[in-house]
Amino acid sequence: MRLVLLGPPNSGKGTQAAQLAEHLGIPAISTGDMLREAVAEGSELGRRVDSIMQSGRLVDDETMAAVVRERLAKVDAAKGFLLDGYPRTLPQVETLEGLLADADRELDAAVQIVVPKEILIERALARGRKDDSAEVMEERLKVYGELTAPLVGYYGGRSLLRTVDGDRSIDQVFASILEAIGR
Ligand code: B4P
Repeated sequence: MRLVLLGPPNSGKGTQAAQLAEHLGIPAISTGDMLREAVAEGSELGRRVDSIMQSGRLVDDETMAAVVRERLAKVDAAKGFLLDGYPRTLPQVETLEGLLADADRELDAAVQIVVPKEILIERALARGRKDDSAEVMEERLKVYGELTAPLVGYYGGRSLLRTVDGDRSIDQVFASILEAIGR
């Protein structure tokens, strides 16, 4: 299975990705986690993206293309994958389409997790990661609305979109996603 998880910051993509990956036996590929690891390691990539992530903006599409190309080329992704947090812009959609076409593969579904804005902000304040302050969350939500929300229309137009209500317990959201993808 090849899946994409779509949703605003703090909608629970990472939370669901971990459970889904285990259930489906495919790797969860979180670009947010990969970038945070690079920051923690102090690598060249990490030094470049640290302040961008802390400001709530997106890392540039070219950098992300390199990160995802390298990750999808790993052997564990051959049997399928779950992308958590990629693509986040229309150019990133194009990159992913290109990578899939090169491997003669297609996406099975794009799962959108919907959560009201006030709940997203509540979750951010409760979690308290560096980029979870009220101010940075405003910026992340603005960026989501401008750059990522258009992907919903794109995947909807290709009949790949499955939408689930993310404002419920983690187990309920998980069950809805499995139902939405027919598992
Ligand atoms: P991400 O790491 O993708 O972060 P996120 O969108 O905030 O998190 P997610 O939706 O996964 O929420 P989570 O499960 O953790 O991105 C961080 C940054 O990295 C971006 O701002 C950007 O700068 C950069 N980046 C990443 N990918 C990029 C790309 N493709 N292009 C450019 N830049 C990129 O859950 C959040 C909280 O809610 C947790 O505390 C969790 O316990 C709680 N929660 C989850 N489900 C819940 C539920 N059902 N009920 C109650 N609480 C719940």
